[in-house]
Amino acid sequence: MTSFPPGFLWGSATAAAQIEGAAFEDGKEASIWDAFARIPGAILNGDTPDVAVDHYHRMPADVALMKELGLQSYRFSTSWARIRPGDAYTNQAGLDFYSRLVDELLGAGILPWLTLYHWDLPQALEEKGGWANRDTAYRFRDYAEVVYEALGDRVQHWTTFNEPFCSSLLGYASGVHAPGRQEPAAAVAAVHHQHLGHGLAVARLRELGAQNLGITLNLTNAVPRDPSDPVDLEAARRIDALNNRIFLDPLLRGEYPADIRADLAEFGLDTVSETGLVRPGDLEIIAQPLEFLGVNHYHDDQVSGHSLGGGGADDAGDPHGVKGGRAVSSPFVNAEYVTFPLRDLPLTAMGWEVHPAGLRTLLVRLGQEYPTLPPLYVTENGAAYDDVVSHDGAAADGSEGAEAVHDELRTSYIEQHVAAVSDAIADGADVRGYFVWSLLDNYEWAWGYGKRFGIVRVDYDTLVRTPKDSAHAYAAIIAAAG
Ligand code: PNW
Repeated sequence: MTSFPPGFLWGSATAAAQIEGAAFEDGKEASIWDAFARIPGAILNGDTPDVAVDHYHRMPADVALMKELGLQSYRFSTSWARIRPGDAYTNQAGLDFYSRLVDELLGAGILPWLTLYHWDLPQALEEKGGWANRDTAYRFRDYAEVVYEALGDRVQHWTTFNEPFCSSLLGYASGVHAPGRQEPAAAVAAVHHQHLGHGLAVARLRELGAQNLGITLNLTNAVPRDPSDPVDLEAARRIDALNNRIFLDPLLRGEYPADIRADLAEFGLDTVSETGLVRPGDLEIIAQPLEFLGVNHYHDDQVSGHSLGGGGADDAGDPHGVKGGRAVSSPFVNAEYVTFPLRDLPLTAMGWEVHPAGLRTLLVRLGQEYPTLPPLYVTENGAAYDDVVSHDGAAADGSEGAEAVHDELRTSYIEQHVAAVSDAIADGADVRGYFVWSLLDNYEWAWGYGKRFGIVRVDYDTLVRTPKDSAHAYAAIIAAAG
């Protein structure tokens, strides 16, 4: 039996670049994803986010759909390139879109949960060095202030960054994400500068009156393949370091852990100096109290320090070895040798293992390891599957019946993970909400439109939305919990 505390928040999540489209309308200029998508081979099938699911033009209908499903909260992101296109000026039309969205949500009784950065840096700032440039952190603070001034009267929950792991290490080390750079030093700098941007924005929004501030991290359990093998244990330490602790520790303890400083000393993480990467005062700025920590979790990683036998990373299904159908280098700076052998578990269409117990373990462990941990929200969890559309109940005139998607696997994934959250709460984890990823099928980054995470199907020819069985199942979970 699952049970949830009173007030537990149920929602669904999206991100601007994945759903909005209107990539060059009403004053929006290119983000790094608009630019990256134009590099041949960067994205599966050359898909671009130009149209995505056209949420920019269909927003009121999408909010009505959320209401129909009984969502209590909607987690979305604002596009920096829509609001501060070249960063030098504010685009009022861009702000107006989010203002209308927020009003529409509030009118439908849905709590807006706003993320300021879900990976779409203005390309103009990438051209000045992007996140490898310290100045970008200050530009982020200014952008955050502009958004807060426009929406802070109506939006209560503010998240600075979504998954800095991806926007630093996938963007600047493996190059599988925009801006597609493969420069380990830039990746480590990006990690630190995103932390700094987070801290600067938190301080500024706090001054302006914000009361619910947090950040969302994608966290995993790095499980050593053979816990009695020191080589596997060392590999697990390094993955835990780069996936989890390099983010958690500065935010929650005000320091980079000693082992990470040693691993990444050559990139300047080991010293604090006036001219270095980490400057005096940075860690104090970064480690401010937060009201919540968002946790995104999709899968654990079994980790080994030994090379995989057989056909290499691709054949072994390594979840980090292949993106958008192409092999890429590792995001794990100075731990590139680590391998991710699959266990004997079911896989989603991403090749990610389904193992709900991992989410329970993770949520419980965080509270045990971080005494200053704020309340947790699962801000993303969900699964991609190759959905099949059926035509149920053919009409009397012989025409095809209504479209339906019987996505039992996604429904089961969500139900099992919701149960894991309930178990974690029973074990003492302070989890206050759950957001399924994603409301709509959408632009899945390097996979383009090739992977579907939505509980609502989007027909990419007509852009018509059809709730899948998982949407109805999720609505039932919310109704039963409430
Ligand atoms: C998250 N990995 O990304 C993002 O926040 C979403 O925008 C995205 O659509 C969703 O998960 C599904 O992918 C991730 O390589 C991307 O481990 C990659 C990884 C994890 C999360």
